[in-house]
Amino acid sequence: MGHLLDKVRENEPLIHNITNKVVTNFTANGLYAVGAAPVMANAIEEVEEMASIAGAVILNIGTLTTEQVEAMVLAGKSANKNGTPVVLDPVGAGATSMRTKAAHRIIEEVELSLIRGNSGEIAALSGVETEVKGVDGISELAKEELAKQAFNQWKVPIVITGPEDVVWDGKEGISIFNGHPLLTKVTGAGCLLSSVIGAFLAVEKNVLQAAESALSFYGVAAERAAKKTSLPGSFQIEFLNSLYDTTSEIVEENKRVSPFTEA
Ligand code: ATP
Ligand code: TZP
Ligand code: MG
Ligand code: MG
Repeated sequence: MGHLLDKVRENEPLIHNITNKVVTNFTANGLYAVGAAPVMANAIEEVEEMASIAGAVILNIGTLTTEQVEAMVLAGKSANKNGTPVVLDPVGAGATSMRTKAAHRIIEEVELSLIRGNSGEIAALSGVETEVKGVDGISELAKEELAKQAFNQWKVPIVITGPEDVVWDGKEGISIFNGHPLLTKVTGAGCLLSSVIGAFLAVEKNVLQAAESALSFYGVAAERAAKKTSLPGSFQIEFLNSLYDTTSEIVEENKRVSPFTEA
């Protein structure tokens, strides 16, 4: 089997994003750079139709409105009818009760392929004591343990990101150690990542494989971009360039991943 990055670039899957106002443009440009085809569609009147032709649907609650929650549920259910993967990015869950409630409703009403958040967001969704500062979360529990706890509660594969990333599918887990601190200085680094994971899920139904490939690719691309600049503004541009010119061979040479299990 070829590398999933090559499969994304060959297939150019349509990725339907219902996302926040802060990161919309960056997410679209990032998906183009990776080789996918982004579309942003939010209206209640059209989301079911758009989701029905997409390769993956991304639900991101970063700048939520009441109407947007309805649209997300409709889009998610439409994707479910076609077996299309759906990713939830619970931005700022735990920071306000509206966000936590919306995330819970989506998890309950939509069959999700994966939830991707920072430690604070995943802890808040799972009822683990935590502190959330705006959209940036802090949680003390080890990511591996937190991912397992969240999976056990929701029965949905979990990705938790930060300096180290983890993915847990209920049976197997992988830690990914690539990435760069400059990613924390660019808004939307997490949101774009959720959409990129969606692009990989569009070409690979095995969630563990798709997430591992997307996360290692993304982290290696960031490391290469950081070799070109140490400034956040330039890094944003260099990162987009790197998402475009990082090859599957470069990812394989530079990825740092390690599996973990139930014990
Ligand atoms: P937060 O709001 O906590 O920043 P987020 O939604 O932006 O969360 P991150 O956890 O920042 O998501 O993850 C986005 C990307 O940034 C991931 O690829 C992750 O590996 C990377 N990343 C985050 N922090 C660091 C860090 N300190 N060092 C290296 N990579 C990092
Ligand atoms: N405020 C609401 S959504 C958003 C901010 C700053 C973007 C969050 O993006 P990310 O990818 O979680 O850093
Ligand atoms: Mg971040
Ligand atoms: Mg985020």
